Amino acid sequence: MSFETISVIGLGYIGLPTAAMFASNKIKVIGVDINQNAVDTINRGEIHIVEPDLDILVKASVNQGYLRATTKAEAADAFLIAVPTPFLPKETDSDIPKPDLKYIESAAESIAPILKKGDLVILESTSPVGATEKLADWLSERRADLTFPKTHGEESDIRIAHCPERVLPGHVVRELVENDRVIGGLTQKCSEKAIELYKTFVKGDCVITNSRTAEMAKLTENSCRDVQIAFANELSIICDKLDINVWELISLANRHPRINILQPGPGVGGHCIAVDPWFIVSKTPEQAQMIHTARKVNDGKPLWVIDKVKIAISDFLQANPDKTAKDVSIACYGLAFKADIDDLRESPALNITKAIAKFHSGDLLAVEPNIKSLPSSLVNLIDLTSLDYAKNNADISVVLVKHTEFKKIIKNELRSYSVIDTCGLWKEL
Ligand code: SAJ
Repeated sequence: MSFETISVIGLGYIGLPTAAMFASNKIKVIGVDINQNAVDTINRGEIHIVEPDLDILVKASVNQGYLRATTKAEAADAFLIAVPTPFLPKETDSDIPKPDLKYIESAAESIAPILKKGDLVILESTSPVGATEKLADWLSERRADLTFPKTHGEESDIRIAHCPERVLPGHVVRELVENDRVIGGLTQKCSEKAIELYKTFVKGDCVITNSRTAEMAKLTENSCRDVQIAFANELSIICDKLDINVWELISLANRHPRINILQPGPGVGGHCIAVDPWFIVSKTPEQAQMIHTARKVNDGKPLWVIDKVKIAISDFLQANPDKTAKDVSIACYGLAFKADIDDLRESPALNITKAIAKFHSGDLLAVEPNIKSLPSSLVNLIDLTSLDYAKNNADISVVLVKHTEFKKIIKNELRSYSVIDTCGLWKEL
């Protein structure tokens, strides 16, 4: 085995499960993260993120001595970089967010001094086209004593590849093993070495391409989903105008053998689908017309939902002239960015709830069965409440996430004057 020690840089939603996967296959793994709290948690055999079955893997790997976390990179035979690729702060009022590669650059900075001949460096982070070549440049600028693929091709000392992660939050442990992998080496030998590494645990096919195509493949997958969801979201707005039930419409259209429309919702959230298309749009703004429009449609959907809530409040007040807005109680069902997870980051449901909190003077009840308490930034803004309390007390119910717990509610059980069902819980909108 040419990989005795593997280092994973970035121990988040992708890095930690990947590190645990190698470690549970009895390879020594050094996990590196700038977050001391994450490092300490992992070294206790615990996890700082929520992902089914990951706790068992990490606990066993740490207890058996195969996984160790640290804040400073150490020598290894392979380095996997799984750090965030956020947006740069906007400089102008241009509406196109641009990717910020600073975390990839600092990963390069941290591993450059300890690289040795024969090492493999893999970029797993979702990245704009050209990022892997940039990473290679950052490494070679810092290590003139080593050779790199750009100048030495197949003879290079260091092998570099882009192998994007493609796992679905909530199913990461299974998908890491089962999914096919796109392997974008800077040379054929880089790809072969990366495959040798992944074959430690990947049962899916490892398909070779170049780094730019691998980068674009990942962006394409998430942009494709974004465009398809935008189509569903646009349909929901059109159907609302035409008094047609969009859920019935989609299920009828989907009976066609070649049609498979996705589901409308309150908007698109998470750290991938709503982000990655911008990496394409910012690189090729003239060409990426449809991808750009889809982003705008999906980003506009929460605003449409907020307008619906305002209309519902004014309808309620018209029907109850003795009441004022202060007397109106609104319940938001779901805060997470999608069904059956606890992740509130980049969540349209949460953003809609926060926006309602800003303009609404009456009670705002939030039901989120997947979390025990609200993040501190929200405690004074929103009341986290039980499903039963919301069912019995809200005048207006806004369904924002199709959590399993909510599917059990029968619409007639609600005491609400009106219901805004953004995700088809009751197949009405
Ligand atoms: N959504 C809809 N309607 C749908 C499907 C999803 O409104 O019909 C919304 C969800 O509610 C959520 C958002 O889209 O707000 C994204 O959810 P998702 O389940 O589509 O995707 P993610 O962000 O959890 O994970 C995606 C996956 N990519 C694809 O399915 C192409 C996953 O495989 C990637 O690894 C992940 O992005 C990533 O890390 O890039």
